[in-house]
Amino acid sequence: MNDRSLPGVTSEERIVLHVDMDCFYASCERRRESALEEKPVVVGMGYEAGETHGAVATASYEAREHGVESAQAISQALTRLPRAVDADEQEEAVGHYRPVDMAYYESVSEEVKAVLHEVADTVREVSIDEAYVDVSDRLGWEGAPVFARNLKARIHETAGVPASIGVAPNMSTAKIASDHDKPDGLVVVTPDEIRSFLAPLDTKRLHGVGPVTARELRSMGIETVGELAQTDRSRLVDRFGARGGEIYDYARGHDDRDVEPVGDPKSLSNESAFTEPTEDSDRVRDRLRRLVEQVTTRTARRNALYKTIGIKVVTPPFDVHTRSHTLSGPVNDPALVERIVLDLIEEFDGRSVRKLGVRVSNLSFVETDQASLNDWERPTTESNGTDGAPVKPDGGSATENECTRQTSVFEFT
Ligand code: TTP
Repeated sequence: MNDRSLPGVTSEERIVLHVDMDCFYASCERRRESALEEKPVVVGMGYEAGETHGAVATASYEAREHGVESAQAISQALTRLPRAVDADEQEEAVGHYRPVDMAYYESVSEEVKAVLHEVADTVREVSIDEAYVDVSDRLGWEGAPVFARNLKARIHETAGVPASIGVAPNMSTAKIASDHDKPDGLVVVTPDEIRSFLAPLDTKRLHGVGPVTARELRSMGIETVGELAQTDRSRLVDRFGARGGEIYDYARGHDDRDVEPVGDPKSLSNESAFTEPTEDSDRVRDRLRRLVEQVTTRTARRNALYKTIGIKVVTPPFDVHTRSHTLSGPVNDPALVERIVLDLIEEFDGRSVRKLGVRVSNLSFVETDQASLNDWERPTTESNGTDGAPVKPDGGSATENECTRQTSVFEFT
């Protein structure tokens, strides 16, 4: 839910993160080939012997220092940065060229996006390496820097690639902030700082201002975002039409666009960890009831029906177990979710529990009749977890387009 729907809360109070992976394809190559760490890496096509055509997809920041950049002809890149023969080559002025492997980059991207869906409800995936996250409903500005720092660390630990994050009261400023201190950047722009942050920047940095518009603005005597913000709005609308009004608003730090998730989530879940692992089955059940309430509140808010109800139980050290039950048709029935969840947990009675999760999946968002529930019996347990397999702390099993609310990932103090 967007906070702006609450009475008295304005868009200025939103907290939007823009997460942008650093030299993404090159970082993916480094993830699977650690010898490439800190070396100039170029990902592209056409550098093999006998080939002449092709372009650079991306270059690591070390390669960029040699003048190699995205979309450059590969022949030019090779002139600026000759190709290394092997990854161990020590020479600094040689580049490590790798072909584009989209399937691999997409799999890494899924891991990154899963982390985002774990920590926030509202995630808009923009491209393979970029997403907006709205966290207004779960923290205030005091908590934002710690949240963003933890998120960066968690992406790195889980997906093995570095991200830059910008935090701001709206999407356009958050995007500028994520780009402001790349690579490995973290820039937080609070509502009070937004105008002073934007003012000195080149107008090209604004969403909607490309090289042509920037040139036209220059011809009007406008070089910086601050100067744009001081211009007459009507002058900009006369010159650029509706887009003129938009860039004027962005320059003044106004952007009312909502962080709209693309597509509906495939599942909704909430998780919660105990401070210390517990064997107390009453505590476990209480916690599960609370999670059921949280999840079913969210499904009701989104008008979602679900067919599959599941639990996640993390036992020490960090073993993840999942159990689920699938109904014959989609329902919206919190009491039934609680019944199923309490039934599924029985198997873990007497065991030490570190963390719990409740998930509903197989979601549908259209109005349908609820299935008859009379035939529902004790769940035939279906396990899709990794019983016994150690996972990293908080290692989740979030999948693409899944919405997990993690109540325990970050401490906000
Ligand atoms: P970008 O997000 O534009 O940038 P980047 O990942 O190269 O690095 P940074 O944000 O740190 O500057 O692009 C995302 C990926 O898209 C990039 O890793 C490779 C691919 N890409 C191309 O294939 N061709 C291009 O011309 C560009 C710009 C990117």
